[in-house]
Amino acid sequence: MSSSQPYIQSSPATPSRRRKSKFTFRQLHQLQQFSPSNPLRVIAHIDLDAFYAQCEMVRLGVAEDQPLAVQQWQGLIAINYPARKFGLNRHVTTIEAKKLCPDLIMQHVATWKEGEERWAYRDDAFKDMATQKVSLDPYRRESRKILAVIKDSLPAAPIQRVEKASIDEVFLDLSAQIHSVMLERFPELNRPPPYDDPTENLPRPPTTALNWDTDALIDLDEGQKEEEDPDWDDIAMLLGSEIVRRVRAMIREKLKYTCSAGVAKNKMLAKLGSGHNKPNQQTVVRNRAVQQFLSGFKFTKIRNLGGKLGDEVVSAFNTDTVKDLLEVPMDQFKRKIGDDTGAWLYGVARGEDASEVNPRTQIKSMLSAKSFRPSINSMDQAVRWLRIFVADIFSRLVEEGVLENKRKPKTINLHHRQGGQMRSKQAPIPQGKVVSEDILFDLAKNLVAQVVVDGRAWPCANLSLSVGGFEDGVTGNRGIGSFLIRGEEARSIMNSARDTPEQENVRDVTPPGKRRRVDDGIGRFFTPREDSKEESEIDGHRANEPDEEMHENQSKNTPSSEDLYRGGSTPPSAQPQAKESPPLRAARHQTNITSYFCPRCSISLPASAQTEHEDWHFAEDLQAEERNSRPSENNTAHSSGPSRKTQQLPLKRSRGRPAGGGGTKAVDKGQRKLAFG
Ligand code: DCP
Ligand code: CA
Repeated sequence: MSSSQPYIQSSPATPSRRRKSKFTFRQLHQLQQFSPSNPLRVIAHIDLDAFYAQCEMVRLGVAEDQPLAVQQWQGLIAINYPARKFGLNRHVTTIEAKKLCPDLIMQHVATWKEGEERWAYRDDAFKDMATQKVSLDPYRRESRKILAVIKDSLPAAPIQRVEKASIDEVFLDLSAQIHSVMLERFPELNRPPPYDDPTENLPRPPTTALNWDTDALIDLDEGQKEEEDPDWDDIAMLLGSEIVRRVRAMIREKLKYTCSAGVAKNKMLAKLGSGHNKPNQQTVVRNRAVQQFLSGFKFTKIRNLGGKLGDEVVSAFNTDTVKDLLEVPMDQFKRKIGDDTGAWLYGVARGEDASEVNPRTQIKSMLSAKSFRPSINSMDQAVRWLRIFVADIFSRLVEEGVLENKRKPKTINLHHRQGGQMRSKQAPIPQGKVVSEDILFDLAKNLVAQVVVDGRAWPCANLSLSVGGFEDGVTGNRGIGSFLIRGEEARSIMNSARDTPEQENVRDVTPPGKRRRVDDGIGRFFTPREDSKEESEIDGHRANEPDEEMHENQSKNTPSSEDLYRGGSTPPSAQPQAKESPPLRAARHQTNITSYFCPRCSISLPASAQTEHEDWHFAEDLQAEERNSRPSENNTAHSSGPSRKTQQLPLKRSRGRPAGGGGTKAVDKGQRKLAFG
C-alpha cells in the first residue's frame, strides 16, 4: 500500500498532456487565506515518538538503543521503540515488562507528595499512590520547548498557523507558506491571469519530475498513474513535505527528539499519515492517493470514530472498514445515523475533512483530580489536596494568559465522590479583577465546605476541581501591549487588582489570613521561567489516560499544614485567652477524657465525632465568610465563630484536633441548630 521509493520521473511529453492545470488562479491566491475548501491546501501533523519515554531518555542521557519505559504506579504509560521490540506495550505490568526485557529502565513519573513544596522524581513513588499525585510538568515543559522550536522554524504569523493538538502533537496549516514558496520558485505564477479572470486555470507546472525524498509516499489510487504529470497540488504537497522535514530536523538538532509526521490535504489524513510509519518517519498522502490510503484502514482508527459513534456505525453497516463504507449511498447513511452524521461520515470515507487548523484551540476547562486509595477522611486532607489542585490549575491559567487578563474562567467546580454518590458544587469566580491563586483556593475551600455541611462527606474516594466558562478578558485601552506584559508590570497589575476596592456584585471571599501570603504566592511567577513566553498547554488529553492523573501539573507552592489553617480553619481553641469562654477553658483541659466538648456549640460529643464536627465548623465558617463581604481585620465573620484576626495566628492544628480534644464520630443533626439556629 505504501512505497518508500521516491518518485523521480522525467516525463516525456505525451500527446494527452493537458496544457492547463486543473487549478485556478483564484485557488492559488486563496491559499494565503487557509480556506478549508481549497483543493491545494496542505496540512501536516507532527507527533512525537514515545513522547514521555523520550523526555526521560533526554533528561537522563540514556543511549538511544536502550529500552526504557515510563512507569506510573504499577503500570507503563510510555514505551520507547527499543523496548517495543521486546513486546512491551501499555497493557503489560511492570513485573511482566522486566521479565520480557530484563535490561529495561523503568522510570517512574515525577510526583507531588502531600505536604511537600515541589514535585520530584522519587524512586519509591510507585509504592505510595495514596499520598502522591503524578506531575506531568516535566513533559509539559518539554512540550513547550518543542512547540517553540517548531514555531521558530516556520515563518512568522500570519503565514504561520500552528495548532497544538495535545501534549505531543501539532497540526500545521502550511498553505500560506507554500503559496509564498510557489510564487518564489515558479515566477510564472506571479503573472496576472489571462483576461484578469481569476477563474482561469493556471498553467501546468513546468516540473515533470518530483523527488519526493520522503520515507513513505502513499501509492496512487487505482486508475492514477505515476507517469501522469504532476499538477500544482502535487507540487504543494512536495513543498509541504520539505518544510516538515526541516521542522523535524530542527527538533532533532535542538532538543534531540524524534517525531513522525503526516502531510496531506486535511487534518484527518495528516493524522492518519503521522501514525502510519513510526518512529522518525514522515508519510505523504497525495490527493491522488487518498482513497488507496484510506481503504486500508478500519474507520474506527479515524478521529471521532474511535468510541461510541464508531461502534454504532459498525453495527449500523455491519462492517468496520472504510472500503465497505464507500459502497453505502448518502441517503442510506442519513437514514441510518441521521442527516448530519450521515453526511459527515459519507465525506470521511472519501477522505474529506474541512476542519481548520486552529492556532489557539480555546480551552474550555481545566481540571485537576485525584482518586484516593484509601479514601480521605477529613477536611484537613481535602484542603491539602485542594491546594495542589489549585496550584496545578493556576500554573496552567498563567500559561493561558490569566495574569495578562487575556482569558479568564468564570466558574469553579468541585466534584466529590463518596461511595457511589457524586456531588458537584459550583461557584462563580469574581470578575472584574485578576484571578489569583488565593482567590481560587478560597473558592475551592468553600465548595468543599458546602459538601461537608450537606453531610456525609467522608470517606471521600475522589475529588476534582475544575475551572471553566472561559471568556476573553477585558484588556481595556491597554491595546496590544497588554498581551505582552510580564514581570514587574504584571506584578503591579496583580497588586493593583488586590488593592482595588471590590466592584459591585463582586464579593471578595479571600480571608485576611490568605491575603497575607499573596506576595509569596505571586512572586514565584516572576522568577524567570524558560517557558514563560510559550503558548499555553492545551488541555487536551488522551481518552485512555488514567482519569485521576489526567491533568496533573506542578505547583511550586504546596502549603504546609500550618498555612492551610490560616484563613478560616483555625479551630475554636485558637482564640486568645482573653476571649476564652469557660466552656472553652474546660475543653482545653479535658485532654484525657473520651468525650469531646465543643465550646462553640456548648455540647459534649463522643470523641470519635470530633474530627467531623470540627470539619463541619470549618465548613460553616468558610461559608459564613463567603456570605459576609470582606470583613475588616477586627470584625468577626460570624457571630458564633472565632474572629478572623485570631485565625491568622500561626497555630498548628494537628489533624483537626484542638488543644482540648478527645475524638469521635457522626455529627448529631441537632448540632447545627445549636450552633447557628
Ligand atoms: N499517555 C498516557 N496514557 C495513555 C496514552 C498516552 O499517559 N494511555 C501519554 C504518554 C505518551 C504521551 O501521552 O508518551 C503521548 O501519547 P501517544 O499516544 O502519542 O504515545 P507515545 O508518544 O508514547 O507513542 P507513539 O510513538 O506511538 O506516538
Ligand atoms: Ca506520540
